[in-house]
Amino acid sequence: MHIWKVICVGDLHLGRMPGGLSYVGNQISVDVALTKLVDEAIEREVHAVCFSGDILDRTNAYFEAAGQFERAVRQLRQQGIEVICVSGNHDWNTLPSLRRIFSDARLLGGPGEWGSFTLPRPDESSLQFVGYCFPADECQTISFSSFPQVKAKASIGLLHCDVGQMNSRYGGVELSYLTGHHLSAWSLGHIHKRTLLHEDGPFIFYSGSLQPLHINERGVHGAELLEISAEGKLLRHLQLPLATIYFDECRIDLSGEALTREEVLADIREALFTRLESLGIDDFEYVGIRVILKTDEQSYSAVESFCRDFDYADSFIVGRSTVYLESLVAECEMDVSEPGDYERLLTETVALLSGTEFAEGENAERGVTLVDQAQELLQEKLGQHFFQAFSDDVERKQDIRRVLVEAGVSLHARIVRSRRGSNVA
Ligand SMILES: [Mn+2]
Repeated sequence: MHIWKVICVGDLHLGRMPGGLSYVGNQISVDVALTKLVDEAIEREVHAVCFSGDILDRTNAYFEAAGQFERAVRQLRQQGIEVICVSGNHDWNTLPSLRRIFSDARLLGGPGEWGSFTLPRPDESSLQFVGYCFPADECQTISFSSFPQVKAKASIGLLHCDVGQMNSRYGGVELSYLTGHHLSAWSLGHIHKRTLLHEDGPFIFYSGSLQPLHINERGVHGAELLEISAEGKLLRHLQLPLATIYFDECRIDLSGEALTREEVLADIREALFTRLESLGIDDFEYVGIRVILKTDEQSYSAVESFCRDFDYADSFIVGRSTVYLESLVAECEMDVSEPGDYERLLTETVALLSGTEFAEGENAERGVTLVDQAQELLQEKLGQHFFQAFSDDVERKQDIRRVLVEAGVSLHARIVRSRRGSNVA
């Protein structure tokens, strides 16, 4: 029985470096993960490698990125492996212009249009790819008007889109629209977190970013291997952990302790060992970690200056992994468990700033206005290209909320301290 083997790749963003680790060398670049992907595809003797858009990051598309992609395509094609692509919102205009690459690789459709390519077999059990190229930087919904006829039993759809988000600016599409087209699988791009949306009927999934690009892209990243029967049934799918870096977060409780710099460092090292041991992620050469030092109002200032003065070029070796600190954050312990606490915190901060003791009347109102302004500003920022890759992730939204609260807590603690004339640090 013939089995089709295909590797599906989500967002690459070639040309972008994982954020927060600019001091680390090229060993964590997307290109390194792409090289591993090529080796894996050749070793597993797959029939095709599919890319679901945002292959090139918009910031660097014509420079390093295009050359790196071209090299990967050439290596795959030399082994007879098909390379099938669609563009995303980052490379909708740059990808189609790489004519040299697409004399050998396949770009399905054109901006805003569907296209199709069929890998034939002598016994007629062919594999058909259908895909849509993103039409612009932004696009509200995906149009299915030019959707091709699917003749093969085995078929894979490639689409850069935002499933279930009909208000999205990045190709909103209902899941039912995808399940309604009877394909074997849909390999989607845009969401950087690996997400399996539909297991039976068509297998619909985001394989996520090949190499995580931000501290919020935690966990194992890579590509998805699909095995599809000649009858078009998905026999197996498997995540290939091809990323060379693993992002994680680690919290250390330092509250109630007066520690020296050396003691804090020892605590961090100890916590990293415990954390990585519990994760069991031996496969990863590099780990990028955000360490959050929980503290209280007494030691906040000392811990905060420790974080500020920390030399990030220091890395830790933990087991077989080299651990880089993405950031070191001091978090002041305050009780903000109830929704009312956030309001109290903000109105108090406003009151303190304006030299008033009590957050009542006008000051309470100003607190609310501040929250609205912050929200507006964030929404505007999230609409900008630089942030778009992360703006759709639910976890990201929670992160923004956390960052806002942390900033508020930190500001509050500083103001309280400065008013007391304390200089703990
Ligand atoms: Mn995208």
